[in-house]
Amino acid sequence: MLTGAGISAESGVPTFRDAQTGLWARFRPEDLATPEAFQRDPRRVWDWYEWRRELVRQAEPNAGHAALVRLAGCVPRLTLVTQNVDSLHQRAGSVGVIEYHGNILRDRCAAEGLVASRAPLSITGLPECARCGERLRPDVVWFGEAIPRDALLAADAAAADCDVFLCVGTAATVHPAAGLAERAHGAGATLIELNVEATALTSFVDVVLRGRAGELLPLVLARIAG
Ligand code: BV8
Repeated sequence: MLTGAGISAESGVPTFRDAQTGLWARFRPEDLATPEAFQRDPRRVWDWYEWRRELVRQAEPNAGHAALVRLAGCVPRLTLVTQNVDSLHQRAGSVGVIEYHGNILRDRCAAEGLVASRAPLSITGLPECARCGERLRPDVVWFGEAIPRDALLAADAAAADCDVFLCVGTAATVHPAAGLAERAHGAGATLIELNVEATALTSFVDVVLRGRAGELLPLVLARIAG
């Protein structure tokens, strides 16, 4: 299964398209979540991520996240691939979560390419690597960057070998994540989409569950688990 920003919306984390509120209304995510934007104006990119990080830190998993934890106990195998970078699936209790786009709460050394902690003091005023002193960046996948290889291969293998592929709260506009549904469909899986509105996938899914994840997923579990 694949989740997107919509499953975290009821936890108070703005969806990626809605993240542009207030201070950030004048920016498009695609203009901030890129290596070029970070190269051009690292402080603006860091300000945007610190603002989102604070929203994520204050958020709690919702009934939709909790329902997916229960779902894992009701089926022979469940692979949860998330485009979200907020750790809410893990905080709800999901295990083996494939973080397709990384995690906003981790820093990565821009020089070493490894997860890093921050040097206590920074010469530039921006976060620096405690190991090598080079600039840190959020440990997320930006537009134009490759999906981490392990995540890419594990998600593709799961999509190619499943009976049911459930898409929850994603507009299915970001690739290659959105392609996972097509991959599953091509392999003969039954496609189910849960979303408050139609998406790029709706025309070829087998089942549409129209509504909010925090409301519908517990109902689905009640039907499955009794
Ligand atoms: C790459 C981390 C190549 C950062 C993110 C075709 C093939 C391959 C690539 C491309 C392609 N076409 C275009 C591309 C390039 C690009 C792309 O997809 N662009 C888009 C804009 C067209 N893709 C890339 O650049 C990817 N990399 O292709 O690399 C490569 C290969 C080798 C070597 C070098 C390079 C990387 C993409 C990753 C970008 N990073 N996140 C960060 O978060 O800051 S993506 C970001 O967008 C988030 O992860 C977020 O999840 C995602 C947006 O998607 P959604 O999750 O769907 O969120 P959205 O807000 O759009 O929609 C929310 C949905 O929820 C809505 O449908 C709404 O109705 C619904 N909803 C709302 N409330 C609820 C709800 N549903 C249920 N219940 C509710 N309560």
